[in-house]
Formats: sequence, structure tokens, C-alpha cells
Amino acid sequence: MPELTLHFAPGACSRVTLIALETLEVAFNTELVIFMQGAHKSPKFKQLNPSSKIPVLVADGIPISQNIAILTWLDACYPNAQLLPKSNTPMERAQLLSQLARFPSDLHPLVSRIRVPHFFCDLPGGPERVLSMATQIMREQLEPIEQKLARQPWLAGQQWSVLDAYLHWVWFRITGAGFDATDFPYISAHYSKTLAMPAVKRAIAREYEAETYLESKGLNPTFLNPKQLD
Ligand SMILES: N[C@@H](CCC(=O)N[C@@H](CS)C(=O)NCC(=O)O)C(=O)O
Repeated sequence: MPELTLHFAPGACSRVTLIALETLEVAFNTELVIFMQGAHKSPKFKQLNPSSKIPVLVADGIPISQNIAILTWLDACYPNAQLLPKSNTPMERAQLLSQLARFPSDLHPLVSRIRVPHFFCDLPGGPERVLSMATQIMREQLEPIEQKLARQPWLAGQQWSVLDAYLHWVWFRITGAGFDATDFPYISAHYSKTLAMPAVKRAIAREYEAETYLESKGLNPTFLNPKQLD
């Protein structure tokens, strides 16, 4: 069993990996990355991930960055846990990875534009425009997911998988930024279901502990709150 350390921050997309690790019930350490101190831009962190982004999972001293790489690696190491459904053919695997990649490639950039639109355009009125365009595209992207969840309990079918952990994080982030959930009752119900899962509760408890620490030190990145835009 490799020694595992997850570099994470509360609320960040590292939650997806955190949920996967909690699902596996393996022993792992966590390392809180303090954005407000620029820890992710330090030379030490850049050796783990030159992109200066979390999550990074260090396994026996070897860093893996990018959620998709971490999740597929964990799935390969612990196949019985079924973090991802089993694929019987290369085409089935390709279809599965295509579904998984949609989250970091298509949805995550929209999450960022909805939460911190001022990082993408600082012209007068720019952030508001970025927010409204990203919200519209996000609604289009979520529509097929909503339709899928009207037909089946989990994204991959009858069984929970890390695809559901990714959707959980996207929904948590955008509704936390005021995204209107009215037209997405199945995704809302899916989110409530994930919140009740023990692995998700444990992941959130770890984040809560980290957030409490950051707050006590005045290091909570409140600038990430889009309500403070004006
Ligand atoms: N494609 C990466 C995205 C990672 C990412 O954007 N992480 C954010 C947190 S949600 C981050 O570390 N941001 C810090 C920064 O960009 O300065 C993945 O899927 O792991």
C-alpha cells in the first residue's frame, strides 16, 4: 500500500479526490495548501505541480497532478472499490473517460468563471458579462446531465462512481455562488444524496477543519466570494 499525501484546500476541486480517498477508506495524509500565502506558487510546490494547482496526490514520493490522472490511478490501484465502473472493451473505457474528462475540461472552467469572473475580465462591466455568459453555457452543459439523472440514480447508471463526486463538487461550487437551481431538480436531489454519503461527510469534515484553521489565522480567501465583487 503506497504512502499517500493529498495537497488540498477547502472548497477546491481537490474535494473530488478527497471523496475518492475517503471512499477507498485507505490511510492518507493531507497537506493544506494556503492560497493566500501563495503556497501553490512556491518553488517547493511547483516541484510537485509546475501548474501551481491542487489537487496533487503524492504516492510514495511521486506527485500526481490533475484530478483525472489521480482518479484513474486510484481506480487502477484499487479496482475492487469501483471508483469507476469496469470497462470491458477499449471503446467502453474511452466512453467512460470521455464522461469523466467533461468535468475538468468543460465544466470546471465554467465554475471558475461563475465564481471569480473578475479573474477573467477586469474591464468595467466585464465580470458581470463573464458571469452571465458562463452561467448560460453552464445551464446548457448541465441540461443533458439533468436528463440523465431523470432516468437513472447515478451518472454511470445504477452505481455511484467518482463521476458523481465531480458533479457534487461542481454543484456545490456554483450554487454556493448563487446559480439558480430551479430548473435542475434531479441534480439538486443528486447533490442531497451525495451529502448523505459517509465518505462525502468525512471529506467535508476534513475541509471544515482546514477552513476553521484558515479562519483562525485570517487566511480564508474571502476574495473568492463573488458576492464581494462590487
Ligand atoms: N485541471 C486541474 C484543475 C486544478 C485547479 O484548477 N485547481 C484550482 C483549485 S479548484 C487551483 O489550484 N487553483 C489555484 C490557481 O489557479 O492559482 C485538475 O482537474 O486537477
